[in-house]
Amino acid sequence: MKSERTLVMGILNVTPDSFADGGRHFDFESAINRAKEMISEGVDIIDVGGESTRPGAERVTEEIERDRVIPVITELAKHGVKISIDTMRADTAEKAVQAGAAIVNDVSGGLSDPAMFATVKKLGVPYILMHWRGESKDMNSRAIYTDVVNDVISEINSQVDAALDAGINKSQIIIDPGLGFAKDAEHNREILRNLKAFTSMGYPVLIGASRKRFLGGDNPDEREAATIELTKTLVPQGIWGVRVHSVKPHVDVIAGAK
Ligand code: PMM
Repeated sequence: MKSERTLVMGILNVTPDSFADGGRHFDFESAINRAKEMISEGVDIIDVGGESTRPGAERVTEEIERDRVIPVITELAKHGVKISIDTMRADTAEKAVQAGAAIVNDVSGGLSDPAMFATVKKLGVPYILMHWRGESKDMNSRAIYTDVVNDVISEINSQVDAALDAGINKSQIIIDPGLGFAKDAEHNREILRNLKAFTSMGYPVLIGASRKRFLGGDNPDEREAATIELTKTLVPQGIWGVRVHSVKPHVDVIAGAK
């Protein structure tokens, strides 16, 4: 999925407990209202998720996940906006694409569900393959690296190879270093200082830093300014997309950088 400029992926967590916006858009009505707001602000992609991945989060059942996301995707598809489904489950991904989603965003990079790669091959849609080392409930204990940049790149490469072996097309793949997933603040900063190593891998790169703890401040809302400052530095580095909570400031930064 090529693009001339950095794309803005707006986060729509239809969950009661995501760390930055938990509960705010949990019911159908408010999810749709928030999505409409994002569309009016110029969002490129709306990322719909029904399972929180904040540190410490427990899994929800597939049924709960689907009941949260499918009605929202079905409704949003009528508005013609591009939708990604944020899920680690192949079945949810498939049902979401049938309901109108155009991109699969898998934070587990194919590691959680053995059926994911075959499903993405069948669906033929773009696939966001994020670096992941295991479920959120205990991921912080896996934040151990010899060299975080090289280790993350080699782990992404091995999942990319597995995806290609499963028949996914190179042009479908978007990679994401997975900031905050089994990474401490310094790991995240080290990755952000070395983005060239990721952008030179030959795949579009998505960055999800929005309001994450390493940006500082106790309240996620206070991290908004730091998120916008970060986007300013990402745009000239040829980052394919930023996954963010607030849309308008990022649309403005990107337009200004053209
Ligand atoms: N972060 C979260 C959820 N999904 N997907 C991708 N591709 N990259 C990310 O960094 C990412 C993600 C967790 O953040 P949230 O709770 O604010 O959605």
